Amino acid sequence: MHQSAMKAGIVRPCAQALLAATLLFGSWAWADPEAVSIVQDPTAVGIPVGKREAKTVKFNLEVQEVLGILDKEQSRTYMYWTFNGKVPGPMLRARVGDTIEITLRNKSDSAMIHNIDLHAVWGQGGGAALTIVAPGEEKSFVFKALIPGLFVYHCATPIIPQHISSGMYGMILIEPEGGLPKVDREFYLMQGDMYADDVRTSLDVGNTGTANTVFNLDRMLAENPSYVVMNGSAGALAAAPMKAKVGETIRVFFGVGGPNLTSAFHAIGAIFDRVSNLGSLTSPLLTNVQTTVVPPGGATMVEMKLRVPANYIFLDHAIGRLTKGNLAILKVEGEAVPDVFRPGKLP
Ligand SMILES: [Cu+2]
Repeated sequence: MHQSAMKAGIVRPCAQALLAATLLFGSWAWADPEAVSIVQDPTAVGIPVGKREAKTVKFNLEVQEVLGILDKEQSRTYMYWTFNGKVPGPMLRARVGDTIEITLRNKSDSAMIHNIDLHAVWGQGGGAALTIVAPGEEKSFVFKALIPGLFVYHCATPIIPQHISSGMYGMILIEPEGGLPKVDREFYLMQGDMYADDVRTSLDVGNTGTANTVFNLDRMLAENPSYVVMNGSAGALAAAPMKAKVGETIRVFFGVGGPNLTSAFHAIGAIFDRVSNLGSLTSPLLTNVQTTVVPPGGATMVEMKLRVPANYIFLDHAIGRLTKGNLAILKVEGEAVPDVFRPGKLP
């Protein structure tokens, strides 16, 4: 995101010094060695429910505040607030009719209070009021999954957009009776907008003394993110692409944590065969869609058969955001299919 980020005007003088040092000493020379990857594995999609009866299901989530890699190329780090150490948090999977117990624990070394609001819940705050946990605390609540769908969950502790932007979102899939149709591979992607600026003084908002970027409230209020990420980190899923093979049918669970930006979700070089619009699993499917709209706190489920080998790029087609780190690559290998796509001219 290097040059693109510079063009976007988000590299400040201290970052340029950092960049110079990176060039001299190799990438990562200035990175805090404590910083970890917070990128959620895009193949971590949970276990499909299949044809089982409704039952009781328990999910345990732990809030972890971790110094994470925001932009590896730029050696930028950020103090993420996460569910289970990754962004997005774990994909939770159950079926309609299940009785679900959610337990939220806040690690004792956390600095902040947190909670969880799941959009799959019918009830006050989606569980937020029942799960307010100070550092070291643990709370639970129970809900019945009345409605199937692909739902976002997030922290709802003030300042809510700061908690969301800092990584506190994920998805819960409530499958219909009988489960979803079988596909060859499933992937889990979420987009978020981040308002991280380089630390200038020790008094910067939220500066813990370790991360080299901090949340900027004015930037968030102006809805002008410095980064738009897939699975938490700029360009991470381009550096480590998802993989599939020609002929396979894939399903992508895509959600937007936000807090602010609506995504024009698109796959470069492909067309979605089926779209579960807005994450609804009970409405007629849209078919043959180029770009689909996913609002903050919303989701979609897209399926497609992979016709030809290519590096397909999933992104927000508000394409200025590509320069802010917003892309994920699906590397599809297999024999060329010249009848569908080939170089050159017709005879
Ligand atoms: Cu929180």
